[in-house]
Amino acid sequence: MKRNILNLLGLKDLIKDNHLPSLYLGNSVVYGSGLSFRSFSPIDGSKGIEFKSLEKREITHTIDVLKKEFITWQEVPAPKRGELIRHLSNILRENKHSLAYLVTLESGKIFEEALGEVQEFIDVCDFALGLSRQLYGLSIVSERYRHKMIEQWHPLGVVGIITAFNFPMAVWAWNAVLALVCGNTIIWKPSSQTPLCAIACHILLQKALALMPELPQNISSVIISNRKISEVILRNKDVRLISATGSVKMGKEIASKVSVRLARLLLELGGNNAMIVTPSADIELSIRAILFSAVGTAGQRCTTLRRLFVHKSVFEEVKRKLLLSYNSIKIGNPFSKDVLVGPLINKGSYENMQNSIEKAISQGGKLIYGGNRIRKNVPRGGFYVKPAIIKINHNAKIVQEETFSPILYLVEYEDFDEVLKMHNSVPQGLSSAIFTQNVKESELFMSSIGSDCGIANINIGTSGAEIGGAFGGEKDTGGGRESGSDSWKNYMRRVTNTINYSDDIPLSQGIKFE
Ligand code: UN1
Repeated sequence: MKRNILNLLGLKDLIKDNHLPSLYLGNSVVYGSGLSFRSFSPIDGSKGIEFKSLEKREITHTIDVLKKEFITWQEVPAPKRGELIRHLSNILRENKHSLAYLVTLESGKIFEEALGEVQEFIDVCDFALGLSRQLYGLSIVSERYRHKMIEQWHPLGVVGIITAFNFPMAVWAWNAVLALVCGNTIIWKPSSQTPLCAIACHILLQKALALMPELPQNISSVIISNRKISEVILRNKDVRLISATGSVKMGKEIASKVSVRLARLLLELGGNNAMIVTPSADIELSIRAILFSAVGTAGQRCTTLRRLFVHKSVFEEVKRKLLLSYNSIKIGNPFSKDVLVGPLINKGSYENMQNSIEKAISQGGKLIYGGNRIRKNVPRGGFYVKPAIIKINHNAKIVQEETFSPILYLVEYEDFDEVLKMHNSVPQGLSSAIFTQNVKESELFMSSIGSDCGIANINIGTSGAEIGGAFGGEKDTGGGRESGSDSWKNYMRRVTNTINYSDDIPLSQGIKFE
C-alpha cells in the first residue's frame, strides 16, 4: 500500500508498528493483540495495512461505554444532534475526493460511482438534518370524555450496524446518521475488505464532534475484526437493534442469534432483481438503464439487474442493441477515466461467477456474451471479467439464485400475466423495473398484484435508488427498510400515552368496576 494513501484523512498518524488500530471508540483506539490480518485491494491484489484481532471483552467494554454515553446523548435535543450531522456533511463535502479514493481502492468500484457513493452519504446527512426537527408522533382522539392519546418516539439505545464491501460508506451512513439523530449510540462492524473506508467515516464523525465539544464524544465506534469476534455485538443484550446488510445466508445466521434474545432486526439482504421490457418500451432508454443496472459496480450491488424479461416482439432488437452496448464497455482499472467496469472483489467472487455460468449452461442456458476473465490491459492481480449475458428459460434453477457478479439472465416472454408470475417467482424481493408506455401495464406492475418487491420502478433501472425513499425489500431480502421516508422509526421506540384531564376515572370499553 502506498504511504500517501494513508496521509488521507490523517490515517497515517494512527499507524504503530505497521498496524492500524482495530477498535475505534470516540477518540480512543485499541490496536488489538491477537493474530495479524490485512485487507487486499481488489484492483491489483496489493496488500492493505495490517490489523491485529481483538478480544471479545474489548468489544463488550465498547458496548458498555456506548450504553453509558447513550444516557446523556438521548437527552441532547434532536435538532442539536442534527447540527452534528450538518457539521459532518460539511466535512464530507470538503473531503469528497479523498473519501471516494478510499472507496475505489477498497471496493474496486469505478471512481465516478465512488463519488456517487460519497454523494449518497452527503444526501442522507442532509435528510437526517431535516429529520432532526421532524421526529413527530400522532395525536389520537380518545373514546373517553376529556381524555386524549398521543404517540411519541424515543431513542432506543445502542444500535449495531453490519455492512458489506460494496457500499462501504453509504450503507453505514443510511443507518448511522439516522440512528444518531434519533438519539442512539452506534457500533459498526464493516466488511473486513473495506476497513479504511470505515475508519475514515468514524474519524470524520469525530472531527464533527470536535466542533461541538459540549456533546458526549463516545457515541460512535468501529470494530475491524472477523465475524467470529464481532458476534459479541449480536449477542449483547444492550445492543437493541441490529441493522445488517449482506447475503441471505448471512442474514439468516444473524437473525438466529439476534431473535433468540428478542432484539430488533433490520435486514437488507440479497436481491434477484428483474426488469420487464414490454412491446411499447422506449428501447434506447431501456438499453441505457439495463447497462447501468446490470454492469454498474461490476454487478456487485444488491440492486443489480440479474433477470431481464423481454417481450418476443422486441426480443431480437433488444438483444442486438444490448450486445452492441456490452461490447463498447471498457473494463479495467477503476481509477481510469473511461473505464465503466472495475474488478470483482476477490477470487472467491470470480469462482462463484464461473460456477454459476457453468450451472446455467448445464441447465439449458446459452452464454451469448462474456463471462471470461480479462488479463490484457488490466492491472495484474485483480479479477477482471467481461460481464456475461445468458439466454435462458426462467424455469432453470440457477435463475432463482443471486450470484454477486455481472451475470444477466435474458428471458423471452409472450404474455404480461405470465411474465408477472415469472418476475415474482424467486425467493428474493428487493428491486424491480418495467419499461413500458402502456399505463395499464405500469399501474399493474406497481399494484398489489404486480411486483412483489420493496422497490418497483417505471422506465428506470433497478439500481441507483435515491436516499429519500425507504430502501429494502420483501421475502428473503429480509423486510427491512433503511434510509428515507419513515425508516427512522426503526431506530426509535414508540410510546403511547393516554392523558385524563376530566374529574372522573372512566374505564375504556365502557367497563364499570365499582
Ligand atoms: C447496496 O447495494 O447494498 O440503489 C445498496 C442503489 C444504491 C444503494 C445500493 N443507492 O443501487
